[in-house]
Amino acid sequence: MRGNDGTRTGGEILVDQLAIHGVRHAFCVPGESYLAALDAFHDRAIALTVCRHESAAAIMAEAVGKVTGRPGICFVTRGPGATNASAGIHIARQDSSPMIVFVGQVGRHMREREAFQEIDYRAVFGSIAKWATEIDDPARIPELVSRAFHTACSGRPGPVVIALPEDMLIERVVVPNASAFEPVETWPGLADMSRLQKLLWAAKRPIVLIGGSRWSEAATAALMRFAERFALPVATTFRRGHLFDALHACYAGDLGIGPNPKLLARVKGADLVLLIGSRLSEMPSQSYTLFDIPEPQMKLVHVHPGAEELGRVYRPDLAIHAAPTAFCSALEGLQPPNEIPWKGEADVAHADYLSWGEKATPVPGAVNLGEILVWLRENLPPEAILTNGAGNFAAWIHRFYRVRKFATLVGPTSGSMGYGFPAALAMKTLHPDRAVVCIAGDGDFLMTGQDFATAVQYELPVIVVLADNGLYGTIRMHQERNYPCRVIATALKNPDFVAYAKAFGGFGILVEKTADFPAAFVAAQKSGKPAIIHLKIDPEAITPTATLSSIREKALAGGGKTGVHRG
Ligand SMILES: Cc1ncc(C[n+]2csc(CCOP(=O)(O)OP(=O)(O)O)c2C)c(N)n1
Ligand SMILES: [Mg+2]
Repeated sequence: MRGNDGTRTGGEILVDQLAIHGVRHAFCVPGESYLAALDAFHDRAIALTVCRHESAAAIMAEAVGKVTGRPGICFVTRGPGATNASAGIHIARQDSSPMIVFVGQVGRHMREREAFQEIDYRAVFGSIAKWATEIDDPARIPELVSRAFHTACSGRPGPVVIALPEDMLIERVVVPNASAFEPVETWPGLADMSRLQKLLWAAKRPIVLIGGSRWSEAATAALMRFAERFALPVATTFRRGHLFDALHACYAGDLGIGPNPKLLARVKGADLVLLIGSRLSEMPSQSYTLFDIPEPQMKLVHVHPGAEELGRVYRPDLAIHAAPTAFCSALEGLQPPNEIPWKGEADVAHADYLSWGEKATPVPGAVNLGEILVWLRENLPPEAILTNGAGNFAAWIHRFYRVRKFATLVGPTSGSMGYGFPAALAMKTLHPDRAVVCIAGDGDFLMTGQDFATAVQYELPVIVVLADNGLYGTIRMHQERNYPCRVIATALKNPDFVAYAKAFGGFGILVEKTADFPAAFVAAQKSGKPAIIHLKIDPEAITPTATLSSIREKALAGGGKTGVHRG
């Protein structure tokens, strides 16, 4: 309870800071270690969602950070709560998403005795969080929470972990609030932009690659105008398809796992690459084979908000330390050459993109995930949000779905399984009026599937399209490629997912033929409940173009172990 004497508990001061910094949603699994902070959520305009597992709570917070550009907030208990949340913390790190995780901690007087569930947060999260700290003095909460918001959003965004000793949260002090935070913009210099103009004017075969965070709808719109004026092909990097309208005439496709070979050839043949916001990490760089390291074979302009990322792997000809938001608005000042030497190339790149994913490829079995993605792209409104986790099933999304609007494809660039379902819950929490569809694998879904209970509890009618092939398919694929016929630990005996959905109080429906999908989807929507559409996928249909047997036979013909491949 807030005191009449102007004092507040540490917990009250903390929650007041969140409200001041604009937090509207937080996700948690409760713990006795932070009761005073939980209690302070009473009468505050912050919706607190209680989850069933900290990995789901942390992923929900990460997804909010990813799409809003402001820190997603998660509260978990000490020790096991914090380690359970580490999946989401790692995703926020790799995906450059702003997030703050508040963790209970043992009382200050017990520290260093390995008290119940005590861990050293700075040591445990030091390497995956952008900043890990502990607040010892309630009077410093406004200062340190304000710093956490700035740190999570500045430069290359990332996760902050703050430990809250239990007794600190109940101590009463008088302290003023910090003022509301706003993310700090990082602008390119005039000299940067004029050097970029010169490089563009000297280019013959340029391409733009975009990714990372610190984008906005306005920034993507500004980039589309720039691409039109310069007739530039633009490709999105792994799982960042929402940064450019897939039907825009300059869109060249998705540079991720198993990309269009024509797009790959185009990037390799470019004489100038304008890389905006992305690190061009292992997946989009095709395991670091696309550009020579450290000196790329083509001219490289690298625009990134994190100074430490510029020159980290690739040495750019021009490094621009700027956030995509600021950089894209500065692009309005550039002028295209009178004669554009690459004129027509964006159209060709876009046509290559469209034809690569136009029609679903034939696959074994009665349910073709490609045809289902084609149906979804033709029937979902552009503002519908798709989420996904990791697994081979995702290949069909990137190839056949058309992402039209900013923040309508939410997936882990870190390749973390279990991401899609909690991310869908977070998106439905933010946008109750928009359709939210999670495309999941059988392995992927069950990593966070317990939070189907959360969907039912908060009446979040997301639709899970669950591609059940009875396999950890990606790993089986690599197994057959590297150790043909030596199957181990990749077969799954699955539950009846329709009964699963119903047992939680949701809607479930089985689809055993592609033609039955549209009616199943409509029924799921009409139910108004969280829903699972259980697709029975033939395990042979392992990628849009290869069967498991063909991969095995190729490996056998090639003599077995071929080295390490990642999925
Ligand atoms: C948290 C996590 N654990 C393990 C992996 C390794 N992994 C990558 S894909 C995959 C299998 C995915 O199976 P499923 O969701 O059924 O999709 P499928 O590949 O069968 O389409 C595994 C185990 C991972 N990426 N993330
Ligand atoms: Mg599977």
